[in-house]
Amino acid sequence: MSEQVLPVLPQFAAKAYVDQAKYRQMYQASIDDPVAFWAEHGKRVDWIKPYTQVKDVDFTGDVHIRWFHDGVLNVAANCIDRHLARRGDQTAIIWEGDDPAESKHITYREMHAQVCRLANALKTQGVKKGDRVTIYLPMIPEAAYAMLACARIGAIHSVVFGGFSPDSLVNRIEDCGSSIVITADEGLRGGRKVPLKANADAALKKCPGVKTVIVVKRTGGAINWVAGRDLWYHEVCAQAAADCPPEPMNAEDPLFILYTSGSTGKPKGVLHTSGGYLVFTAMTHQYVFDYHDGDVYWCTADVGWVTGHSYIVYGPLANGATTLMFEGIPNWPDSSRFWQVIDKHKVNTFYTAPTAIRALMREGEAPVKKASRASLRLLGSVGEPINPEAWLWYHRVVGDGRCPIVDTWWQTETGGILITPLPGATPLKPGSATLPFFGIKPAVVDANGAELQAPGTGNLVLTDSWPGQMRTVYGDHQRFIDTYFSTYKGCYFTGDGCRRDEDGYYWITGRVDDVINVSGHRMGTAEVESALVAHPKVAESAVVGYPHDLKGQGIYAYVTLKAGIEPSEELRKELVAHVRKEIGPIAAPDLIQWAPGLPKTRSGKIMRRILRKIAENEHGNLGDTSTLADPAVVDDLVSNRMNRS
Ligand code: 6R9
Repeated sequence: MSEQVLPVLPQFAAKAYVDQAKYRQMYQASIDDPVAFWAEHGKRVDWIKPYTQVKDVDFTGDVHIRWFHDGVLNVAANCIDRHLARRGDQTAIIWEGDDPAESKHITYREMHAQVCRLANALKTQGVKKGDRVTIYLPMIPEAAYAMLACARIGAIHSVVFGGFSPDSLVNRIEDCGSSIVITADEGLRGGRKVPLKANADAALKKCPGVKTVIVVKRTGGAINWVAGRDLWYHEVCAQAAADCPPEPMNAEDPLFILYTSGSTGKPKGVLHTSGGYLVFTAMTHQYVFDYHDGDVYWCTADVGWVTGHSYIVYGPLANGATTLMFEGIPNWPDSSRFWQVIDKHKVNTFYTAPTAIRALMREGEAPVKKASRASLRLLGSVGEPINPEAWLWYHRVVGDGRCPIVDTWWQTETGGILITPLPGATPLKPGSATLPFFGIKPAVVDANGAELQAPGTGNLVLTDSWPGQMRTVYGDHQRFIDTYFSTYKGCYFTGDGCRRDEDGYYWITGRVDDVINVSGHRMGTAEVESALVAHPKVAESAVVGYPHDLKGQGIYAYVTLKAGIEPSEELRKELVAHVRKEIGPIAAPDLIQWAPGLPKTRSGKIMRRILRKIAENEHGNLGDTSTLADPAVVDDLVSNRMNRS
């Protein structure tokens, strides 16, 4: 672990909103009197009816979380309309296509017309306040328009990542009961086509409740068309009026549902509401990225993940920023692409994931040096722990040693960034997410729930609420309570382990539950297991994570075949293809080990701790194995282990 400390750059601090003294003062104020603090900062968004109530939270019992709950606002109006007078002609979105020859600038005024037309078109299709709209789109401006059109009319969007399979789409459509889907003919990534409409068609065979599909023409490729159900996006928008009054929404009316993997069962529908979420994402975007008027800001996430929601769309647009949206991938047409895009659009702030940094680091410095990157001022990291080696490379090579790095720790559930440096205020330690944002009260607890007072390692909890926190699991409040508030009474449990050092800095060590983080994407081991056992030749399976040089964690699957089935290379490929089809390419196992048996306790519980050790190639240190029903099983697994690195 690196203990190097990089001081705040004086020239950065001079221009920043927050320096070290101000951070301390504002943080203390936010903890001493959260109601006064948020009463003030809630004013950063425009309210149709101002709130008089600020915070109403109980982390015990039935758990309820409300912020600004008698206020009325509209999120889309905050992201668009309120900027029109001053920045109607300013670029809201810079869109950079997969093909380097394709890009466009969309002004706030143009975005207003686009969003209004789609909002009216949705209304014509019968979409009303509170209805759920599923969005299954590639990284094109229409994805942002669709989210904002929903927000404008009070519909709840559920964006499904374009890399998910038809079956994953079915689960998400059914869970929230949406009757309308917005998709595209095809997506385009790295020169390859992604058959979104065909996937949607396959999914919708199992979703009789979906009556309308709106299709964006992205590539013009041939697609199947269901008359009476399918409509072209450009046609419905052309027929709709370019003005649509924003619906007044209560602060606690839902804004969106976003599905994320947990340690058990199917993905959970994380529900975020309107007022608190917008205040929190706007405020974190401004302070963490030290966003100033005129800056060009680029977050490379996909809008299918929470990072895309909060830091491509809502936070930046609420601040009247210029946000770059990139359709492509880091290594197409070559591995200089990110840096070329930075030069082309004069990007000042660049926010990406450690997995991308590690992959580009492998290509060496030459592709980076092909671009000047002279516009860069600040770098960011999100999605998984960043190893100090990658951090230092990012800082030295990409940022030429002159750009601070904000390593931002947060989750789908938290809505926005919770633990992070502020670039003008926080001395950096490579590999540490550093200190809490305003209003955030982290604590490190031991296995018994006792809070560590001194430096040490344990599980990360949050002892109080913040406005961007999720409010419930859609349709299953009990699951919300059980998942987040029952492990440590009165606290929100993050599922992450961490160390806090002598300076109070947080070092996130990764998930402590059965969630693995593959290239910054969350995957429940249970989901991969159920996909594997759905294969006719598989009897049983257990899935764990293991350290992977590029992906952070890889997926290691132990598979027990049904009696009479012989293992083969061919079957291995078949199982990988099967999981890709069932869930999506991001869930494909990296390693499959044939397991004649799995290590179980006498009561039949799989001992995952042992499986993790074997997958990590740490089999010399298996811990207590005395409760194993059949110790011979472990010997076999160790001698046939797949990871010997
Ligand atoms: C925003 C996002 C959340 C999980 C989280 C943690 C890991 C995210 C991190 C990080 C270390 C960081 N994580 N950022 N770990 N340092 N800067 O990624 O949301 O997809 O819900 O994942 O990702 O394990 O619990 P989500």
